[in-house]
Amino acid sequence: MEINGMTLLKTPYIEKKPSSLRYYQEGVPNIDVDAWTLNITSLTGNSVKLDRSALLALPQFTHHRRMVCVCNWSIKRYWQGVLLEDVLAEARIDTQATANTFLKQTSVGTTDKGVYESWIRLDEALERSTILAHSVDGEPLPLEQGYPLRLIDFGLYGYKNVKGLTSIEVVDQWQLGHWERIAGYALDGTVKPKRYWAVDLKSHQFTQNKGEVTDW
Ligand SMILES: Nc1nc2c(c(=O)[nH]1)N[C@H]1C(S)=C(S)[C@@H](COP(=O)(O)O)O[C@H]1N2
Ligand SMILES: [Mo]
Repeated sequence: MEINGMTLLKTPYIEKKPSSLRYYQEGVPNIDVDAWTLNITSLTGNSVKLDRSALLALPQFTHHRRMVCVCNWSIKRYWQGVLLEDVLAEARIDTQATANTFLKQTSVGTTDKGVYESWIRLDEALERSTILAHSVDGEPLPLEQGYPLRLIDFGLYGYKNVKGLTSIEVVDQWQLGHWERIAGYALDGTVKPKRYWAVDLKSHQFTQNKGEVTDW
């Protein structure tokens, strides 16, 4: 399949990827995509809702980038979606962020376990071309992988990036997200230089630099 001039291949060894269900702490939500919207709130509290068709009307990008989990595995896939910057601009939100501007992400959640939340630095997320992905490897995201939308800042570990997203909010304070609260994971969540298992390469790889892994 060809998208945006890029030939999409199925991620190699995808069947060896750790189960996504283990990475959906609040339980996989039941989503009616026709009723679903992304709620976007500015620092001053103004809210705009975008539905799926409004998101699909924005410029679409396919990024072949590597996601890394703090549990030492990673996977490089073809993520398709829209830029965080374009989504904020569409909601008429100022994209001039500082070191004290954060983005709170909230999942749809489930009635028994609640929501999964994460706070990331907005300035760095924008610099790193953070995306809101609706598809992977040319197919809509499976429910357990974040349908209908997930945010991915590839410079950060998976736990900072919320699947089954329902709201993003510009805020002026960090708060502890799910894993920071229960397991003491770092608040900023930057990918660390070390050895990771690359599912798609079926090998261990070492990365020398912190942040997004771009060398393998
Ligand atoms: N809503 C929600 N998003 C989440 C999580 C979660 O439990 N709930 N887990 C995070 C973690 S720890 C990782 S590694 C990735 C896993 O993404 P995957 O299911 O595509 O492997 O999702 C992240 N986003
Ligand atoms: Mo993770």
